[in-house]
Amino acid sequence: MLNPSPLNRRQFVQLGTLAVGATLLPTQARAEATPAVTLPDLPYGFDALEPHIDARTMEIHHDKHHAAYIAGLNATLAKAPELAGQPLDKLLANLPAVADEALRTPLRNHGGGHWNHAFFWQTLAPAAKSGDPSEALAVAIQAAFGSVDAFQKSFGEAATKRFGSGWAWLVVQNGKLKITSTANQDNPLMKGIVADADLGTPLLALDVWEHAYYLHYQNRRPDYIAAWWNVVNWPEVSKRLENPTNPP
Ligand code: MN3
Repeated sequence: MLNPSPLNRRQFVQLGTLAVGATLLPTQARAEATPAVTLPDLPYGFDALEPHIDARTMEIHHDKHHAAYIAGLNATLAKAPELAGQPLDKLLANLPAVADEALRTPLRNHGGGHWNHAFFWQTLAPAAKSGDPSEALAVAIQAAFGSVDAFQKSFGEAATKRFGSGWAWLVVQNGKLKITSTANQDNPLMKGIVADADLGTPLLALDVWEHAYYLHYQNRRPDYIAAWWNVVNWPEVSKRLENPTNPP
C-alpha cells in the first residue's frame, strides 16, 4: 500500500478506543481523537511521474511534507473548534477575520500547505495521460499571453524568480488568465494576506520549494520546471477553467 488510507486511520482510532476500553474514554475524548483533516491519497503511484519527478521525491513530498501540514492544521483546529467545521478554502479566503495571531499564522502556513499540495497533486498526471489544454483554455491562454509558448516562458520565469520557497500560479483574475507567485505556503485565495494583484481562482500551480525537486535536480530549479510541463494534467486544468472549484 502506498500510504495509509483515512479509513484505516479511523479504524485504528476506533480499534484503539475499543481496546483501551470504551467504558473508560468519555464520548468527547473519542471525538477529539478523530482528526478534522486527513491526508488525501495521491491519484497515482509515487513512480507515475518518472522520469520527470522521481518516485522518492514524490513519496517524501506526500507522506512527510504534506502529512506534516495536515498534522499542523489539525493541531491548530483542535484549539479552535469553531473554525474546524468551515471549508478550508473559505477559511483561507477569510484569514484576517481570525483575530488571534497564534491561530491565524499556523492556519496560513499549515492550512495553506494542505490546500496547495492537495491542489498540486490533482493538477499532475503521468506524461502519457497529461493531454492538452482544451480549446477554451488554449483560446484563453492565447488571449492573455499571445501563445502557449509565451505563456510557458512567462510561467517558468515566475517560478524561477520566486526567491526562496513558494509557488507559481495560473489564476483567473477578473475573468482573465494571469500568472502570479506567492511565498511560502501562501496562495491566491488569501485575501488580505497576499497582494491583491496575486489573488484569483487557481487553475494550475507549481511548487518550487526545494523539497519538491532537490533530490533529483539539486540546485537546478529551471530543469525541474522544464520537466514538470511533461506531467501537467491539462484535462484537469481545463476542467477548472469551466468550473472553478477550490479543493480540498
Ligand atoms: Mn511542497
